[in-house]
Amino acid sequence: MTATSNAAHDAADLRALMRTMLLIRAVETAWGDAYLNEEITGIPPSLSTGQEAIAAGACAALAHGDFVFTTHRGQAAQVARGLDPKRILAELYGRRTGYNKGKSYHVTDVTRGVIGMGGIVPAQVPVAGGLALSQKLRGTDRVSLAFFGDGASNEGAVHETANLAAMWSLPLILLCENNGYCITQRDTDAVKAPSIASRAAGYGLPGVQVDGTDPLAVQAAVAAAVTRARRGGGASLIEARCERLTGHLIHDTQGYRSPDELAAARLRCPIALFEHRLLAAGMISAEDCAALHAQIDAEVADAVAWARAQPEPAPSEAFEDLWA
Ligand SMILES: Cc1ncc(C[n+]2csc(CCOP(=O)(O)OP(=O)(O)O)c2C)c(N)n1
Ligand SMILES: [Mg+2]
Repeated sequence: MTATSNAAHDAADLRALMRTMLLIRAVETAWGDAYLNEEITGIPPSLSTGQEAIAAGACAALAHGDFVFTTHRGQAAQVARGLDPKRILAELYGRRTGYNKGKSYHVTDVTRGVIGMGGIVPAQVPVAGGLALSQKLRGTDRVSLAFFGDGASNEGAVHETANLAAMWSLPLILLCENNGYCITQRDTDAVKAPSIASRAAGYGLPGVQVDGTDPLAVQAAVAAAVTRARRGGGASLIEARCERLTGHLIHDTQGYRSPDELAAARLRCPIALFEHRLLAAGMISAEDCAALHAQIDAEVADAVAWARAQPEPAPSEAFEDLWA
């Protein structure tokens, strides 16, 4: 796996990555709390706790015009792409001023290249391939990045997209968030290959495995793939290994994992690791760090209050914005 140093990054960049990860955690915690308090209903939240470094690092390597395709665990990428936490939370609260007018928690904002997500694993991957093809045919240098999971990596749609992306040299980044589980199934019980990244050779693509708890490692791998894609060098596969620190959905207490396994996983919390690293390197002070935490907590508390106060969509709006 790729290791990275802090040396090439200035303090502002490192602080920005830290801020993004904290904001993802805080927004998702607020969402989880709202669900557990029965303020919101529907499908239980699927949180990215433990996976924040992947969205933060990947989105830091993209430019404004690029596209990201998210999964059912997609709030992290929305935050990392700079969407407004107020409107993300309004959507999660089912409010009219949410990004999807309160009608789907699969948040979409085309103005920021967040093409949204759906419940079908991994339906976003071939669509990302299609958008990459359209950008290539239009002659732009815009890159599409598709997030997907280790479970999704076994689906035919991923293999087909990877093969076509290689054949047609598409500006596509296939970013597998390997959190070790597909609901309750361990990745090692589902993937015979030595790694998901190693499958890239079979497609004729470059493939790299990175430490998905390290935002700098993810950023570096995605930046290399972006550079290759913009130069016409085609698609890449990146496998970012991380831990899923909450269950598949919020009420899943992960009884199928041993206490030792869970304790080891908790030691790989990307936020704690990065914070420790920046403090140890003198890139951030303890006071600055505490101030950042307080700032994020206040921002998300405000966003929750705003979301709660927003109106719900009217029943008459249910059939607006449908495309079939
Ligand atoms: C086509 C399809 N099959 C099964 C499911 C049920 N399902 C929802 S999430 C999920 C797990 C996917 O695992 P992974 O790709 O590793 O992503 P993670 O949940 O770990 O982020 C499954 C099987 C689905 N939504 N769509
Ligand atoms: Mg998984």
